[in-house]
Amino acid sequence: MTLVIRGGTIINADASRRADILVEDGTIRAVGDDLEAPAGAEVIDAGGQYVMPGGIDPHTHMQLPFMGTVASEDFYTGTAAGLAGGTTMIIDFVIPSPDQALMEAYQTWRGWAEKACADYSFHVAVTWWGDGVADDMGTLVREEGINSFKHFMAYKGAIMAEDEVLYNSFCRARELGAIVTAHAENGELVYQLQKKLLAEGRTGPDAHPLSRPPAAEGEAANRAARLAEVIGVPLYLVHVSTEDALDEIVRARLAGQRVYGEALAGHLLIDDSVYKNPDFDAAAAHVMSPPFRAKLHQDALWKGLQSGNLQTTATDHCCFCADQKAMGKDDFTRIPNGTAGIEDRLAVLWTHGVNTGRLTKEEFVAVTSANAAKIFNIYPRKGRIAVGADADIVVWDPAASKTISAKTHHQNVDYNIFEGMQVTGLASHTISQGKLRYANGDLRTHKGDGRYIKRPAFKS
Ligand code: URQ
Ligand code: ZN
Ligand code: ZN
Repeated sequence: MTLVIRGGTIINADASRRADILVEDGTIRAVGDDLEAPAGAEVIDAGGQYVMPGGIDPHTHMQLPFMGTVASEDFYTGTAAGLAGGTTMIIDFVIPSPDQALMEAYQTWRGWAEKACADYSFHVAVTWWGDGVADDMGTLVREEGINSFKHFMAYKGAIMAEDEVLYNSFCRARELGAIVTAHAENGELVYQLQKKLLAEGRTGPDAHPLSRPPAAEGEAANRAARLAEVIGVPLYLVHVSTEDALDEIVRARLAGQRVYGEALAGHLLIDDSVYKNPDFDAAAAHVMSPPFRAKLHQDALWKGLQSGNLQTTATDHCCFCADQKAMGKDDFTRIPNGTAGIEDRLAVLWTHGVNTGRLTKEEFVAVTSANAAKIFNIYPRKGRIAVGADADIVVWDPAASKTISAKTHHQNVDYNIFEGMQVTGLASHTISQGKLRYANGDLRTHKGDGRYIKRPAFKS
């Protein structure tokens, strides 16, 4: 398959230029002025548009079994929705049950992901410690191309990793040249606050944020950073939602520690007033952890991106439909945690980031694609428009606009946290592995087209 993308302005994280792109057999073969289109090549007119590396979403949970149900988006529908919004790769999560062999869980997730229609990779969660975990981590790094291990410091009684697990896993990751990532909330504190609120008769979704105050995130962010500092392993904090956690990242980075932070599109744009909605479905649809926060935290997160103290954006795409959220009708701690976003991340960040002047176009590419590729060691194969890179490309129409709605989105969920938001700046074409997969509203995906992308360990 040969493609020529003509007349666009290429935006990379470090520079931009007007140039054409020649794509052959899934790879960018040439970047230059007035490129010849080989016979039979498909030509995409990108005049007046930007040509950027396809989005990389480093945080998704397709078809995750969680809290007694399974996320409604699977690897096919989720990667298809991503392509419709300009995202061409996801990094999802293998989450072993406590005492489950990591390799066994990894094989299960690999099987589920075979239906993906865009490229994917995995972080592997270390949810327990004991015989075989260290060996499996070694096998995953050396043979399976896993270079990041996740730790849930929340979700006591389920997948929460206590400090002993964190210590052992962080040490093993350092030995292997891997990076550790963490969901930083103090799970014990959350558990105790949940019990207290229920005892007080606070059973509705409005109690959810009260059980997860910013201090619970700030404490865990500090603890993860301090453990990583003493052990000497790089750390990536997922879904940083508060100024408290951001302050911990800034402190560590100023001390020269290798700590990265991720902001979710939702946490940048949605505040905690959503939990005050008297309609259970509307409030429960926004129950995720960490919760949506007061506006001051959104302002801090934007400044984190602008200052380079937060490096990536993601969605934590983990959807549950209204009938699933209703499992927590009488007890907010039973509402499956998670919201969607993979289709809308780029458009909402362009609208509220670039169009407002908060981010340059180059910074937009950095935080939606290039930085994740660098941090997880697949740059410049991914995250860059350059000769030799994978042809994962989004042609971006800065003048196109739409109103986001669950009625029209491709995501397999009956709610959209950005419902009604007017966005300006949309993907007009998405190319994945050198093939045109989305063109002006027409999605041309095929189950199984996605490839598992290995990510090498970092040279120790
Ligand atoms: O914590 C996560 O990242 C997973 C379980 C998705 N759910 C959520 O509420 N963030
Ligand atoms: Zn999480
Ligand atoms: Zn998550």
